[in-house]
Amino acid sequence: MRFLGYFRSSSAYRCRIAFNLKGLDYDFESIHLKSGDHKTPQFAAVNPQKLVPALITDDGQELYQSLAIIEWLDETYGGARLIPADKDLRAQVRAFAQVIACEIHPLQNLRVLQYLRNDLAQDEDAVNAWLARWLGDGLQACEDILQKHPEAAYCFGDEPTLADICLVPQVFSAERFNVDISHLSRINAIYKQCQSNRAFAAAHPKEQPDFET
Ligand SMILES: N[C@@H](CCC(=O)N[C@@H](CS)C(=O)NCC(=O)O)C(=O)O
Repeated sequence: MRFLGYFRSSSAYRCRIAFNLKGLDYDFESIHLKSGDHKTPQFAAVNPQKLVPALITDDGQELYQSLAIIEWLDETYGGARLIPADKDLRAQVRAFAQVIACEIHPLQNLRVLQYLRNDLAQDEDAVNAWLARWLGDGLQACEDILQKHPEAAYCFGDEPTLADICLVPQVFSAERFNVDISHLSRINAIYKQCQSNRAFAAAHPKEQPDFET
């Protein structure tokens, strides 16, 4: 498998955690977002949306959208189950993942921040207010969901799932954008639990071959 990603991309970070939890190897190709590698015709031929990550499977299929990639990995390979077998739990896990992937993450994306800065001429204070509002509100909703399961080690039980795979990169992004989430106790406890799991720790951006400060 060939995985096209970028160390700082939280969608790519999700896939890295999934690869690690399932014990899968892959060849990595860095798509440098700041240099615009994702806008090249070569990358657009793989993902016409021009967003990372993408996965080229051993039989040449071109997959994109991190949640679809993770579901495909889960359905194709054995090992840890990332999407629960139980349909009721599965709906909760998918809903939580979608809160992050569909409602929070798109508002912090590079192209959105560039549009605010360049097209709408917003200064850094305005961009930071945008991030604080949408990441703050979104993660507060995540905290309120997770507070319903206060006894669980991970988001929805004693094993990590797609929910944790989405939560950890989103917490990393909150740190990166200086959004204070120190009051979100369940999220912080789960984040700590995940960092003690080698599959999560090895997927951290600073552990990646294309990492830059
Ligand atoms: N929903 C997509 C989001 C993909 C996405 O937004 N990727 C970001 C990096 S995390 C990207 O490529 N951004 C480039 C840009 O905004 O120009 C997924 O889960 O894969």
